[in-house]
Amino acid sequence: MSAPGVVSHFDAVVVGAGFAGLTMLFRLREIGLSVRVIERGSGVGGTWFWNRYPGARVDVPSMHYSLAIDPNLEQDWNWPETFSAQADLERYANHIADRFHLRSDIQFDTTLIAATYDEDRNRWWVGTDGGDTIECKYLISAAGCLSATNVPDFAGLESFGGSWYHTSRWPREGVDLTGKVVGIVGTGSTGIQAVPVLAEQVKHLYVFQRTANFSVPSKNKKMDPDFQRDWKTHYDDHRKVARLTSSGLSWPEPPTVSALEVSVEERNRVYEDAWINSSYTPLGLLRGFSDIATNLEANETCAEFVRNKIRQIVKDQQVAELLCPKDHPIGTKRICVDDGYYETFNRPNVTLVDVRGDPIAEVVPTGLRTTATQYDLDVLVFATGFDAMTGPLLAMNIVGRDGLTLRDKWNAGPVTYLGLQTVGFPNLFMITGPGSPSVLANMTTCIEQHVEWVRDAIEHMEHGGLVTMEPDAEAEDRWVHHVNEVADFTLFKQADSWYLGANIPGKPRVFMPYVGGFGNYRAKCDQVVEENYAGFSFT
Ligand code: N01
Repeated sequence: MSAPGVVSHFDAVVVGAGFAGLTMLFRLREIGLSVRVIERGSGVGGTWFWNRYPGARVDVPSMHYSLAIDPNLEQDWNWPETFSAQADLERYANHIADRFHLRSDIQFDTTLIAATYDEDRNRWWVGTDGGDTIECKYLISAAGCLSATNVPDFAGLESFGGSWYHTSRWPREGVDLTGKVVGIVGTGSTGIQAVPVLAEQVKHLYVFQRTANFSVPSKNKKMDPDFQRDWKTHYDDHRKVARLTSSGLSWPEPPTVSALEVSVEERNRVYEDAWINSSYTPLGLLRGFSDIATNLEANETCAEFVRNKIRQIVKDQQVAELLCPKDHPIGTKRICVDDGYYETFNRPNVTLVDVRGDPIAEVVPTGLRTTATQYDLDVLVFATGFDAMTGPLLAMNIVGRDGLTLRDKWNAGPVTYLGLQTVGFPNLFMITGPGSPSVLANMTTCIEQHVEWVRDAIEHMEHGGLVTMEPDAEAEDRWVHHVNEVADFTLFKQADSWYLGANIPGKPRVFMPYVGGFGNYRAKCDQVVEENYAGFSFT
């Protein structure tokens, strides 16, 4: 590693050493590039390095949530549980880094703070918070979709006399909450995972809920060794299927029958089956029929099924009603996956506080005050999410051709071609960028497809003696139009979700991921290559 202030030169700089960054490094080494990975954390794992809050766990079954980079890796690695916990996912990332000797190319504890394109030299200049400057031909963001932490701007936070934590910056050494009165703000996927675990540790837990969310039980359990062995025998087949499906999972596509075409009994039988068997994948509930994502009436049948489950589980019916989501169609916010979330509200040491009806006014030295009540707290936990998808990219202060900043270009929302590149920023690639399926499909499948596509594009350039690659404005416009058109066909825009940037005050309301299905998207990317990189220009 170079000393601070020294200029170093690499073919490629990759930002982030999570699953995407590790895979990108692995693949770029295959084609002989010199690579420097810049990682803000002190270890590998990305999402699974940072999100170590109690209860953190993936919502995709473990056997699907693994990388295909090496056939021996997938045979050697054993997942202890059907839905892997953060510690096992971090261990997996570390194993990959060690097994393939990746650490020597990763610069830890370093944040990329600026990246400027030098048109005279056709190179990127990358600046870090350590004072390093790196010159590279290719700049690849593997910074993740959910890595820019959102801490709400609560008045008085600095006056709080207790401790406060954001779930995605949970201390590595853990937090002893025994005997403490704890408040948690936020009931998205993170809050819903953390609440049952926190409730077991603390003296009293106040759950500050602004919007109720739909959640299904994960039914997480110990991995059945026979199941794992069988899956490994057919790993290739599973991966072939996953590369073609809309979900990026090795899983059958939804049936073509509408939820409104069958009897109430049949409909509820399908939902009940998905609820009980959610250990296969919790998303099953949304895929029992063809039109849950597109028809409000069909969607409502599924939503009401979950609400009735909540009413059955939660004993206090006033609390149950507060926990029943009524402001958005099911699935239009990321459906949550839990281990005993609703049951937790039957505990005597847990109180649900409706901060929609009685909003948070301020943090005070002794706790948190809503307009009507003051809650005395020892610890405050913010499970308040992320500046999703664009946040990590904009934080890099990227300046492209003609001094154009990415922030200015995306002023009204992100515009990309295929979520891979954006006009005006030659040789800048995004892994799972806005405009690609990313968060709407299995992340590992999405990451690998992007990484391999980018590796092939770079190899194409290196073999052809090409200097720059950039989308055509027309191709970009067409893709942005298509991304919107497909989203308009669904119910997704009816929810104030982070998919739309609605969770960040002032963020443009634009639907960011591509909802047309991973399989279709992959076919489109392959077609572009077959047509000699149609829609891209090279110099
Ligand atoms: O964040 P979120 P998350 N006052 O934005 C509330 C992935 N993930 O970290 O809905 C009061 O969904 C906010 O309320 P509202 C997964 O893709 C995966 O939970 O804006 N409340 C909401 O309740 C997920 O979707 C896994 O009204 C405020 C919550 O904070 C994504 O990460 C696990 C507030 C934020 O929910 C993000 O999930 C965890 C305020 N000022 C996460 N500001 C798995 O794999 C925000 N909130 C299982």
